[in-house]
Amino acid sequence: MEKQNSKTNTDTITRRKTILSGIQPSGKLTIGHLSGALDNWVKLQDEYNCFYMIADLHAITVRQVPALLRSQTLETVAIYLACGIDPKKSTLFVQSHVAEHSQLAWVLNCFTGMGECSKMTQFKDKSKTHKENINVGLFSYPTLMAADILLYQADLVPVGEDQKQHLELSRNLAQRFNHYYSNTFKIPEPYIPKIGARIMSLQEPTKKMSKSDENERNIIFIDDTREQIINKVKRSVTDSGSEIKMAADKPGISNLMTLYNIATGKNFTEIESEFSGKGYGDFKLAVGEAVADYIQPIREKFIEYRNDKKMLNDILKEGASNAHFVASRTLSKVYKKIGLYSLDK
Ligand code: AQP
Repeated sequence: MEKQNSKTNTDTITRRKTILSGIQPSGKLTIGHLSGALDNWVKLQDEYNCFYMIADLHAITVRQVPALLRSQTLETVAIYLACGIDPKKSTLFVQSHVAEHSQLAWVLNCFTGMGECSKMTQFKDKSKTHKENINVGLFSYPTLMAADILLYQADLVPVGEDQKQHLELSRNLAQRFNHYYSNTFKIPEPYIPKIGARIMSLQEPTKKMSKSDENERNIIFIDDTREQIINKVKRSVTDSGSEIKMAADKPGISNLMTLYNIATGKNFTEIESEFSGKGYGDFKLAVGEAVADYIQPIREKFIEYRNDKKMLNDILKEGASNAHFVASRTLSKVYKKIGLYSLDK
């Protein structure tokens, strides 16, 4: 058996519940990733045994520029660290560095019905937006996600609305496998974060802010400068009327209020009274400045970490080794149960 290092000692594995989550390095991360994922991940580190991956194998279901994918992978690690992910507390790794993800995904593919994957909303949506490349990987994305989760015997998986269907499939596959053979996988539960707003596009506030959006004016990137942030917020789409309030028919203003809430911690009632009687212009300037202040320390750390390739590589090596230690135990159980011949025995 391989040497187990300090991070994944038996104590940690057995006593704490395990959480797995990841972000695809399919672009530069946005303030949406901060609010919807990373802020929560940081809080979870003290209570859970956390595995945070950079989901590069998922990213290639959509065509990526190789050099960009490589640099974005390293940038994503630097952002995880800049936001407060601590490699001493959590296992931080790149998905493709742990071969067991692809290996278990193949096994799970053989336990998944075509109908189960074809009904996935994300597959249907991405098939429409990437008509030129509707590949098998896009189709079987949920089985790779199931492998990610089941390899680490995750108790909990933080999921947004768009991933609930995929998690349900992971649960079904785990139950199916356990039923055919014997208890092998823990059945993962969804973890619904207490906080974590969904940030919408600045120009089209009815759709999610996405890192791969071609229009950069829709996005506040974590490495945007103060000037860029203030300008993007200034030019964001607002709604008819002049009131600053949270309302379904005011998606633009509601989105800016959410950003202001994230940046300042003020609640919506406080924000409404702060800007009562003021115009959109004043409000947008205040939002832009507050968001810039909020992002600045993260951006500074990001730039520092991004330039320290050796440190990033060292963290990723250790993360891959920790992740492999856990993942390989699950995979060998699976291989044994399904009857793959092992040279060790
Ligand atoms: N705008 C957002 N608001 C709140 N949370 C968000 N997340 C992403 N965008 C927002 C959260 O980030 C995690 C996973 O991100 P991902 O990059 O792996 O996948 P995604 O949700 O598909 O993000 P993008 O930016 O839209 O990626 P592309 O453009 O490549 O498809 C999840 O926890 C998600 O909720």
